[in-house]
Order: sequence, then structure tokens, then C-alpha cells
Amino acid sequence: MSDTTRKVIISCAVTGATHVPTMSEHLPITPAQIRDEAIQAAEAGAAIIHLHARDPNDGRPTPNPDIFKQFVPAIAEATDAVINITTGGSTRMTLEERLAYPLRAAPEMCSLNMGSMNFSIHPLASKVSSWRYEWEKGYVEGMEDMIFRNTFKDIKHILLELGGKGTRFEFECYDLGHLYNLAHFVDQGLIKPPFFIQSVFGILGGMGADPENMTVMRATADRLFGRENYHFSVLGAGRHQMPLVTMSAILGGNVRVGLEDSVYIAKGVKAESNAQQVRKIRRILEELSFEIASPDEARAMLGLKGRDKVTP
Ligand code: KMH
Ligand code: ZN
Repeated sequence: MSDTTRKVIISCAVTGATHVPTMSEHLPITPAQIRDEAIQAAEAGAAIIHLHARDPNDGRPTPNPDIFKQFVPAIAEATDAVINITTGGSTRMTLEERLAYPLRAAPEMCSLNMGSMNFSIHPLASKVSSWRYEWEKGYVEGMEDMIFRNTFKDIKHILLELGGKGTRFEFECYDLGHLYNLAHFVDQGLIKPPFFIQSVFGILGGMGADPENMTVMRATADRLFGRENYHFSVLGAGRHQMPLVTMSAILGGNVRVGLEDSVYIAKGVKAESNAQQVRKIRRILEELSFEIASPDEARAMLGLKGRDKVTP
């Protein structure tokens, strides 16, 4: 029996560390651009804002807490959205770098990647004829030989250090095995329900964007955790974004959009902003008679500590 009272949480991932500036002139780079994009995404209906930082001079992903400090407090001041800081950073960052700002800020939510993997967009490099910044070509091509490190010890460290500060997690699961890794930590007593499972489709190195994979992930999560113990969410990379997040809602899940995951708003059409993607999925969901969760409704659903417990 579908729960007709449930509301759908919209997350928005504003800039990420995978796309490079050449891939879209709308990708926010500076603290002011990230701030404004996040606020507008929240105003458009995103209850959770997922944030990375970039060097304002050339858009290179950075873990520098001083850069995060230039936009996270302003976003927290201007909106009541849940702020979700990445612990994934980029595949070129050490775990210590990735955790520098999250440990300082102890936000309500952080991403947590549930397994080591290949994670790459290197095939896109050959499609670019001229790069905006000198670092981009090597960064994108270099992904071919990078491992996104998330060992069991790394994950345990994040759960203990950040979890110990009351931060809860967007568990990013790129493959079926990542659900079993999550179950391992649940069995260890290191994770308490409700779990927020962000199922990631279409990243080269993770599972593909076939709709059939979503039903497998959903059924496996039901079997491992029981539907009452977790909230399902989906992000789809690139062109897969809107169809897959729509399918997630139909399967009883939540949705994540944002330029971190896709620079498009439609086939071959670049999104002009994160808010444009938020408005599009909101329109689709409301046309399907879904209600959109407010930030505080998302907090209640996910058991978050409250924005008054955060000093960004
Ligand atoms: N940029 C990816 C390597 C996260 O935010 O935790 C990792 C990522 C997921 O973006
Ligand atoms: Zn991210």
C-alpha cells in the first residue's frame, strides 16, 4: 500500500568536483556563485543542499575550509535548508583533506561513500577541443587512473568522527555491494536508522543507469534494512538525471538534482542554473500529485540534529 501522506525530499548538489568549468559556463565556481546558486535552489524547493568547494581563481576542486567558510554560513543564514557537506571531495584528495571542513563544521548532514571504486569521466576529455583552464585536461584525463578510496577503515573513521558530532549521512551507494557494506556497519552498531540511501546511477565505475538496476537496489535495501528503516533517494548522472529521479519518486523514493550530477536541463540543452533543475523536477513531481518536503519535514524524516546545533 503506497504511503499517500509521504512527501518527497528534493536534494540539490550545486557544483561537485567531477565536472570542470569548460563543461558548463553555468557551473558555479566562486564562493559567491556557489552561495547564490544554493540559495536559489533552496528557494525553488530543495530541502537539502549538497556542497563542494572550488578555487575561485580557476574552479579547481578544493577541500580548503577557508573557502567553504566563504559560502556555507551565508547559505545557512539565508535559508532553512539542510546543509550537506561532501566527505567525498575529489578522487585526488586525501581522506584528511576531505574531512577538514566537515570535522570543523559538524553539519547536520554529510555525504558518505560506501565503497572504494573507479570513478571517472575521462572519456569526455576527447570531446573537448579547448579547455578554459590549464588544469582541466589533466584532471579529467587523469581520472582514468584514479581510485576513489573509501576503505572500510575510512568509512568507520568518518562514522565515528563525524557521527560522534551528531552529523548524519547521505549514504552514497554506486553499486549493489555498497548496500551490503552499509549493512555491515549497521550490524556493527555504527549506524542507526533511519538511513538516507542515495543510490547513484550512471557514473563510470558504478552501476549503469538502467531502470532495472533501481528495482534491484530498492528490493535489496528492503531486504537488508526493512522499508521502515530507510529513505531511498536517487541521483542520475548526466542525461539520466530526470528520468531516474522521477522513477525514484514513483518507487516511493526521494530525488537529487544539481549541476554536480548533470549540466543539462534537457537533451542537448545546458541547464542555466541549479534552481532550473529543481523547478523542473518539482513540476514533474507535483504533476504526479507528489508533495514536496520542506527542510524541517526532511529533518524529521531523517532524524537530523537541527540547524541550531550547527556552527558552519
Ligand atoms: N566527486 C566524487 C569523487 C560526495 O560528494 O561524497 C565524490 C562525490 C560524492 O562528489
Ligand atoms: Zn558530491
